Amino acid sequence: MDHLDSDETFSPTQDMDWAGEQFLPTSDSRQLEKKPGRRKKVLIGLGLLGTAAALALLTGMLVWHFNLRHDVRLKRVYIGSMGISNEPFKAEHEDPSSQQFRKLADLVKQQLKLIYAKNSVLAKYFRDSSVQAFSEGDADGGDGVVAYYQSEFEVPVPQQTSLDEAILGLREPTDGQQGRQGRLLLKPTDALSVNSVTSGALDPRMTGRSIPENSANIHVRTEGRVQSPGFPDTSYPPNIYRQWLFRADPRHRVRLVFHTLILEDDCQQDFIKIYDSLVPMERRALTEQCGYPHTSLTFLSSGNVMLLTLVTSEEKNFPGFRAIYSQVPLKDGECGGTLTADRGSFSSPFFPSNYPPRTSCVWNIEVPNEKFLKVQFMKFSVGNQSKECPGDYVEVNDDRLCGRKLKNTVITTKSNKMTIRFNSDASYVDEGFIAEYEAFVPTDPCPGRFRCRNNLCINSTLQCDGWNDCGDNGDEVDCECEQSQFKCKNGLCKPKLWRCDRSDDCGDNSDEENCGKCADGEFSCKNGRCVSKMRKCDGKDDCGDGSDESKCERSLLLPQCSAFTFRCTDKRCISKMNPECDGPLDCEDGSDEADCQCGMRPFQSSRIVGGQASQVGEWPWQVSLHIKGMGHVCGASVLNSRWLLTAAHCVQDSESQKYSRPDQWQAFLGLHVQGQTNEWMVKRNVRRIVAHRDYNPHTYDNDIALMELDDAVELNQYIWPICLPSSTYDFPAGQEAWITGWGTTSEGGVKASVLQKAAVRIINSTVCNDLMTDEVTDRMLCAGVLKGGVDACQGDSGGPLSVTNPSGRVFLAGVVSWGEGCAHRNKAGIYTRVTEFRGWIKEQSGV
Ligand code: 4AZ
Repeated sequence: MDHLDSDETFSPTQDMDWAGEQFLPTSDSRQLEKKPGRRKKVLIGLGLLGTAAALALLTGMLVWHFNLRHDVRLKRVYIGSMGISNEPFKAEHEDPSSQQFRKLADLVKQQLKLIYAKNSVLAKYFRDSSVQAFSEGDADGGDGVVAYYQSEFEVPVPQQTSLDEAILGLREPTDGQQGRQGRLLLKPTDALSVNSVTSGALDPRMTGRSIPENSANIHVRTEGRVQSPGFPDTSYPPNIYRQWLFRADPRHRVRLVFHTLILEDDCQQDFIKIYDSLVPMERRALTEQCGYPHTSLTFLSSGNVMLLTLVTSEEKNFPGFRAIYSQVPLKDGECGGTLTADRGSFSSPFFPSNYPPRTSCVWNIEVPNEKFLKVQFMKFSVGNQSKECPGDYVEVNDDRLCGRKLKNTVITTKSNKMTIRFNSDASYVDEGFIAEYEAFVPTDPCPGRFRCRNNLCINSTLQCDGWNDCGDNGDEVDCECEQSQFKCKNGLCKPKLWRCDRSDDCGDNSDEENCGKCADGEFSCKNGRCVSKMRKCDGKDDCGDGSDESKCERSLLLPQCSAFTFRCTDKRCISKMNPECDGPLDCEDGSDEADCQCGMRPFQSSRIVGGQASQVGEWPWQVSLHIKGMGHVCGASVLNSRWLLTAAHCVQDSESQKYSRPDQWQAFLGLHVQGQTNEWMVKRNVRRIVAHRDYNPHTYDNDIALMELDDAVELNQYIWPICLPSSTYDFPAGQEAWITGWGTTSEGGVKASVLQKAAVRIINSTVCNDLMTDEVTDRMLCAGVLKGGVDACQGDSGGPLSVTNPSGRVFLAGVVSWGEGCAHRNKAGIYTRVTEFRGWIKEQSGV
């Protein structure tokens, strides 16, 4: 979509002339102070009147100055491209200092002057043009040149609109593919044969900046990479405007894939912008990105050029970007087609990459006469939500769809034919869509399956199972609850196991009400006693075990410590829940905020089943432990520059492999993709392994081990320690936690190459023991997604289960230990409970 089409930028060419302005004299304030009463009021009144008059005069003059003074001229800058068919492209045309560049640039400037001369408005206000770049023509046949230019006009304020209209009138007739082939704007006697001209506004944030001197000209014939200045060793510099100009072969697209993109969150300050052109023309902008985007970061051009720009403001500490460029041949019939099978799928071109601009596809689905058709969009991100969908859209039987709210939408037709069209306009691309279609017999739309109210068909066993599988809860209403289920107040049935796990499974929180044994208004102490809730966190031990004086919001210094309270270094205890590294100083000796460099992603703007790829540097404490000659075997977490924490079961000898020997291991820190080295990755040998001496290989009790590296690593934004929780740190059930690793992405499947991440929730230990047949000891912590589908798996062992505290610091709650298979419904992942081993870690490693 052309966001900025109408707001071309401008800046006054004349300084505003204030010399003639008269400022009214103000009243004497000292006099006012001395003479109170009526006279004072009169003087105040006069003063106010004077100020009002001055303001009115000033406003009037400003209005006159800007609107009525016809001699005030504004500078307006337009940028554009011109297709030239009668000039061959030469390598020298890429070098602005070459003679060939200057020669052709002069011709283009003359040509522009001629074009402007044909329009009275343009002719009158035109000042000058400059040529910024040339690229090889991309029209069929592949010859010719495209020139990228900038033209300046000086226009009286009232004529601005007519100038904008005249510039827009230079466009190709439809601004689409049709306009690309030969429309001769000029007489045959003109020097150049021009087949297209496109002009538009410059991004206002770039107008104030001069054209970058050190633009990079890149040939995309072979794959290569580009990165922000200083990457990855230092943050990008402040106040820069950089450009990378990509040129592919004729009849090819440029593809740019960002592997890392971490900029400041505020796009007004720092951003990258990508254009489907070699000049930053708003009408050809494909995307603008800042912060730490989580959408697809693969972009494709419509033709054989692309421009990447980076704009930064003040000094800050963000790593920047690295991207890989390549070229993709333009193919006829790249998308669309005829589909005749009873079911199938189709997607926007290059899905899940962003679709290219200026693309149209048509799919015709035709199934046997007696059948109807339905289409379900599994993913849908196409343009901005609007009623008319004027830019990018999908059309299903003439109904236009756009926006990002259509995921899982099902569209049915009472016919055996369906036509789906996809269209992207010249600017702002998106991730696109993927859809599945199915033919059905009208009398039985969901054979053998349950039909949701929204026409989705789901497996009948999913009906009344406590999970909202239809998406509109249609499969979970009007259900008879089974014995193993309880009825929520809103009528839904949920597994009894989910009661009192601190997560609102019903949707009305009724599964979390009346959870203690104590009466309403009472607090259940850890020792089973009930005390009035009023007595909780009052500084007095009313339970007798101190449990009513822990997990408090306030930080009271307690007369005595208990097993549930945080102990400061001076051995005094405080009542606040999880006070360590949370910001405020709670201990009198400040020890709760000492050693708090851990758990931060230093550039903050701040195997896994069912997970997703993480971003580079997102989990800087994650380590990959390799057995030499065997590759990745286990995960681990960085505790400091020398020590790692992993699982004891990773370092137990097997018949064929001496896993307990340090010389068998290699630790990879700062790794993102297995087998792919990068500058910030560090490989270390292991000096010492300390497995917990009470590790039980049958029960996995005490599944924890330390590894000492043979040489300290330098900590940086890719290698950083995670915070260790004190022994009294509380990770409540229901809290979100993250698992990360390169383990298998399905049970018995293959290991991931890109570091995966997945969100799970801490599960109450009693609930967990019910699920896991009483195999969970006090030294274990359960986490997972009981619906199934998300879990740690083989190869994730030893890696972190991490939890972010309210101030944004990441703590190590658990070490991936075991489970019954991976990601089974109503099963949990079991982790070593790190709080139980805080003392042991300190004793063994000093950390
Ligand atoms: C493993 O074999 C493993 N689902 C780790 C975690 C889990 C299962 C297996 C938990 O390393």
